[in-house]
Formats: sequence, C-alpha cells, structure tokens
Amino acid sequence: MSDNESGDELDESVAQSQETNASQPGTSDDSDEIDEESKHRQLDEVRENPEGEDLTTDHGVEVSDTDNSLKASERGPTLMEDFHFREKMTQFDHESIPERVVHARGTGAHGYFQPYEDPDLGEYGDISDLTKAAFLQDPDQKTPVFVRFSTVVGSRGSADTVRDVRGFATKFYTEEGNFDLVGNNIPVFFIQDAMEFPDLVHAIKPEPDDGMPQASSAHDTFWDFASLKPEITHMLMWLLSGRALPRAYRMMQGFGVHTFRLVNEDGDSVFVKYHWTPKLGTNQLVWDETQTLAGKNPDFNRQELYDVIEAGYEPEWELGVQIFDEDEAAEFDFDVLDPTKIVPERDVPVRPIGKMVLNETPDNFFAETEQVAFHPGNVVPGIDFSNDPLLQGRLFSYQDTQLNRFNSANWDEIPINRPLAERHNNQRAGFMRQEINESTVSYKPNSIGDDDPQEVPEEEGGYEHYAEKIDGKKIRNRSESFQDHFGQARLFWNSMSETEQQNIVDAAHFELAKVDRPEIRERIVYDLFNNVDHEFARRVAEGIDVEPPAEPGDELPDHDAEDPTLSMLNRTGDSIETRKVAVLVDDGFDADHLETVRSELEDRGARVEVVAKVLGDKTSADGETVAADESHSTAESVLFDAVFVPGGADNIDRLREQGTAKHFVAEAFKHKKPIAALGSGVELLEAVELPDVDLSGDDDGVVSDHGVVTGQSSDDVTDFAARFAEAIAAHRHWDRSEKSVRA
Ligand code: HDE
Repeated sequence: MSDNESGDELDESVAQSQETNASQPGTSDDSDEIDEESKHRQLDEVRENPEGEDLTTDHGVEVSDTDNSLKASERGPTLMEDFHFREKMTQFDHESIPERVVHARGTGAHGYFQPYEDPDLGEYGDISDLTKAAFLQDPDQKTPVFVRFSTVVGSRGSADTVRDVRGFATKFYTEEGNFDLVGNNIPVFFIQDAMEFPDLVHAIKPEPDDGMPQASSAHDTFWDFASLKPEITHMLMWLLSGRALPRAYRMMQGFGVHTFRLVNEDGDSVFVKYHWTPKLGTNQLVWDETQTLAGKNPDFNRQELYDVIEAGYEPEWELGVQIFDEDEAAEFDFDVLDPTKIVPERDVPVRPIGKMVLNETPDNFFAETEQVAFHPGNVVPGIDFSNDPLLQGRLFSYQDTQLNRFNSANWDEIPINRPLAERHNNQRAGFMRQEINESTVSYKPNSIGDDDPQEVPEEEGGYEHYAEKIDGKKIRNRSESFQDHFGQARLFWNSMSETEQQNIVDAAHFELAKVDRPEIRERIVYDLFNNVDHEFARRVAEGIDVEPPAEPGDELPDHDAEDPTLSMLNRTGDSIETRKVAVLVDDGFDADHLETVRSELEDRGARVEVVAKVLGDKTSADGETVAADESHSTAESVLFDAVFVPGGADNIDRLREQGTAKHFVAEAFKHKKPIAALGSGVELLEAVELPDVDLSGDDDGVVSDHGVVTGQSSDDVTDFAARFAEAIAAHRHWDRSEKSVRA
C-alpha cells in the first residue's frame, strides 16, 4: 500500500488524488505564483518511496515471494499464469529506452534562476525594455530550473573526461511555460546548416564498420569530414583547446551559440547571444590527467556535481546577454546568423542579467536526467528565434528525436518535462497519455464547450512570433556572408596565451596522429590550419609526419586581432571553493600541520581529504588520531586539485618508503597541480626529485615556486596555508610544462 492509503481510506484517497490532478501541477497550494519550490511540489505528487512499505506488483497486489517462479510441481516448468513473474520480467526486458543520438551521456541537477536585484543598475539587471519574458523581470522571483550537462559523442556508458564539447541544457519552468536554453560550453558550432548535422555526427561517432573509437574525435572519418569543410575550422580551434577538457561542470561557461531574438511589450526586437559564466571560474583538466581519469573514475564530472551539491555547495552561474540590433549586426564583418561565429566581447560586452544556482541532485537518474527532454523550440513570449539555419533545423530535430526516445508525443507529460504553467488544448490521446481531459469536445471552433479553451491575444500573453519582414526567392544555397571561415579562427589563435597555443598544438598532434590516412592530415594542415596561422600549421605538421608548408595559405586573414576574453587563463577566477585537496599522511604526522592547513583551506571553501596507504586511523606524533578518508588503492592524484604533505619525521620515513605516495606527488607535479609540504614533509618532495623547483622553504621561510609551496615547521602555518591557497586558486601551474616528471 502506498503512503497514506490504508484499505479503509481508499474512497477518500481516490477523491483526493482526483482533486490534486484537477488542479495544476505545482500549484496545488492554490497559488498561481511560481517560486523556487514549485517544481519540487509538482514532482512530489509522483514520488514513490518503498521505505517501510510492503512489496506489491505494479497493480498493487501484495507479493508473497519474489525469488521463486510458479512451477508445475517442485522441479517442473514455470507456469504461464505466474503474473508476478511475467510482470517482473516484462518490466525488465523493456527498461531501456534509446539513448540520445548525440549527448547520450550526461548528468543533471535542479536549481533556480533569479534575475539580478537592482533595476537601478540601468544597463545591468533590468531588461524589461528589451524583453517581456516574465521570468526575467522580477528580482524577487526564483524560477525553478533543471540543467543537464553532457558530452556529445560518447555513448551513455562512456567516460566523462574525453576531449569533446559539453552540452549545457537548461529547462526553465516559467509561469508562461517552459523555456529551454539548449546550449554548449563552446560558443560556436562545427557546421552552418542543419542539413549537414547527420553527416557531422556520422563522421565523429565510432566508425560504422568496427564501432571504434568510443567517445573520441581522434579518428579518420571525423578528420576526413573536417578537412573537407573549412567552415569547421573555428570550432576545431576551440575543440583542441582546454575548453574541451573542463575541470568540472561547475567550472565551465555555457553559450546559447545561435543568435536569438528578444521581443518587448511593444513588439520591438533585438538580437541576443546568451552566456553562462561560472562563479568558480572557467577551468580545465590537463590532457594526460583526463586520460588517467577516464580509467580511474569514468564518472568523474558526474560524481563531482553530485559530491559538491550533496556537500552543501551551490554551483552558480551568471546569465549574461550580448545585445545588438539589426543595424549593428549589419556592421559586423561576419553574419550573426552564422553559428560558426562569435560576437567578440571586445565589440559587444556581456551584460549580466541574473544568476542560476544548482542546489539539488535528482532522486532518480532515469526519471529525471534520462527522461528530461529539451527542445530549443520551447520558448516563452519575449523570446524568439533568428534565421540561423542551424537553429532552424534544430527546431524540427528535437521534437522528432523525443518521439524516437519516448515512442510517444506525450513526452511532455512526463513529470520532469511537465510545465508548471497550466496546459489546456485539444490534444487528448496517444501512447501513455496521463491526463484525464474532461470536456466533451476536443476541437475548435466548438459551441458545445463555449469554444474553450480560448485563444489568448498577444496583449494578454499569447505567444506571437516576431513579425520579421521576409522578401526573397526560395533557394537552396549558402549565403555569401557565411564564407569567411578563417577570420575568427585566427582571432581565437591570436587570443591564446603561449601555453594555450602549445596545448592546442599538442592536442592536434594527438588527434591527427590517430589519423591513418596521410592525405587527410595534409589537408588539415594545408587547407585549414595554414589559413589560420602559418606558424601554427608548421608546428602541427612537424608532429604528424606532414611536410610543413613553406608559405602561408592563400586565404590567411589579413588581421592580427585579439580578444582577451577568449583565453581561459584569463578566466580561472580566484576562488578555491570546492577544490579538492589531498593530505598524504601516515603514523607520526604533525597534527598541527594537518589541522591548521585543513581548517584554513576549508574556511576558504576547499574540500580536504586525508589519504593514507590503507584505510583506518592514523596516529600523529602527539598521539592524536585521524581517520583516512581514502587509501592509495582508491585515491590517486588525478582525483584531486592539490596535494599537501605535513611534517612529522616518522610520517615522512614511512611515506618515503611508499611508491604510491611518491607517485601521488610526482603525478600531481606532472599535471601542474599545486603541491605543498611543511617541515620534514619537504623530504618527500625531495625524494621524488621534482625538477628545477626551489624547495628551500625549510631554510628560508615559505617559498612558492612553480606552484610548489614549502615551509619550515617553525613558520607561521596560517601564512603557509594562505600561500598554498593562492597556488590552488591559480589552478594549474603551466610554467612547469618543460619540467614534467614521468609519474
Ligand atoms: Fe543538439 N541535439 N543538435 N545541439 N543538443 C540533441 O536532442 C541537433 C546543436 C545540444 O541534455 C538531440 O534530445 C541538430 C547545437 C544539447 O538532453 C538532437 C543540430 C547545440 C543536447 C539534437 C544540433 C546543441 C542536444 C539528441 C544541428 C548548442 C543535449 C537528443 C542542426 C547550441 C540535451 C536530444 C540534453 C541534443 C539535434 C546542434 C546542444 C538529435 C539537428 C548548435 C546540449 O535532437
């Protein structure tokens, strides 16, 4: 029996549940106002919790034995009449649904969106002059959201830390209906027209003959396609950069990619580009680290999202908009309808309008994360589309793909997809229809039902498409204004720091070295990269057995423009909140070192874990005990952002004998992570022989060199911890590039 339904209360509970269904979901408290909790209240109506309950069939019959099928005699065949067996097995046989054709692997979280507080900020905050969208107006209103982050290429069970674009899809449950902002963490796309999407995806997915490689672009068919599609070049630059290796979902930007429209009460429209900016900075993993992580914890990004939210942190992004009108758009040297282009922030700054906070993980992965279905066509009054041919194609594809995933047009009735806004129309039927629609008629016009439900005039909230004037010939072509394929790829390259440029070259070496056919590698170097930057093309060529081009490409853009906002190293942020720090200990450690550094880092929001060779209590030099959170068999440096070695002579004698402890430090060093050691802890660093690093902290007070922070036991441990925190905030210490040790 479910929660409050004991047998003799049945009549009443049926009546109650009918009443609940009749009122609109999420508003069963009789209020029309949407608040942060509205979606949770709506979901509460379908929650089931087996705690303390009896086992039943799907039809509510209590089950006496769920381990043995019903047989004709003790050792005889199973009987067809065993309804419990049939139901259990049928449910099992049908419990998988098709995975998403792209973005199959993902994870999600609940939260809210809130417009910024101060309308007096003028240029910032208040955008009521630009859009009438209700959820963007009131700084006191929190609109519930569900966000799903994803990789694109890999299948549902693939690793999180592959080189790939990340999806960043947000469903806003607004009072005017659902608005889905289905974006990515990279602001441009591979292709310019939706017609090319099946070809792109076929090329990048595992090759059709052998189904390999999984979740990777590093293979012949992708680079073959790329080499024949110069429009892809700008996207390739982003894909080869650290953007494709995010440290965490909470540390990546998001972009709407396309140009959209905002429309105000008067029907005036401006163009808009959406930006999500993470509060914790935009940070990446190191390539070698991503590969190790894919084995050590293929769920790394998913796990982290759950870990931090469940530990009480609330990942936050700022929503910003770039606004420009048609006249301004006409002045740009690219077409704003071309999704392979950004609107550079140096030309149109991003204007912050609100924040999104994620604060709750799903209760059920399938019901929420797997079944959430996004559709860029879900817009609310005040938000409209542009004619970007990629966006236009998406407006068809997402609805269509949900039919494939859910086998029914009623996917919008599934709890996670259900709007909080009221829904009334003449759609009545189809597979898995949930609603019981009460009226006699299901058509319009009708006289029997007073012609309800009624259309709503635009002034009263009815959605009206922006009345854009269109005048032209029906034509299948690619606009001339979409033909500059290298200008912004060059802008991106020029805007990178030397470290980032080197990372791009290294990534290209890996990707293209995986391409067997030399002619494909050549085309990439000569037809694409040599039109971005001649030196870049030569550097790539040298690593992949291609003759470096002697001359720059014919289409090399005639500019050296830069935009510092494009460099991730300008966006690392200065917070160490949610960074994960390992403390390596064994018996005999210095408890003051551990506790002071731990509390200093935790005060700044970091997560600190004690790592020892084996699990169990470790005893300090003074006889205090601390429990190891992880052992060397489960915790590797790749699972942490930084490592600290406290002093204690016995502690270090023991750690020095542990290959795994030395490996931990060496690997962290190789991955450019902050490392800190106090007092005799420095001896472990010496034992690892970190190249070219000043470890003199044990003589000269606290020293921080290339992200390695060392100090003497007599130093102010608080000050030492502050220096370590600075090194952690810097995230990765790229100046170690030439100094890596082989872990
Ligand atoms: Fe998607 N895309 N896409 N895409 N996309 C899907 O829809 C598609 C594009 C994006 O977490 C699919 O429900 C076409 C750009 C995200 O559930 C599918 C084209 C951007 C997600 C589909 C694009 C995206 C998807 C697969 C080119 C960034 C995951 C399953 C015309 C602005 C949503 C599904 C989630 C998912 C089609 C291009 C983002 C097949 C045809 C550009 C974040 O409908």
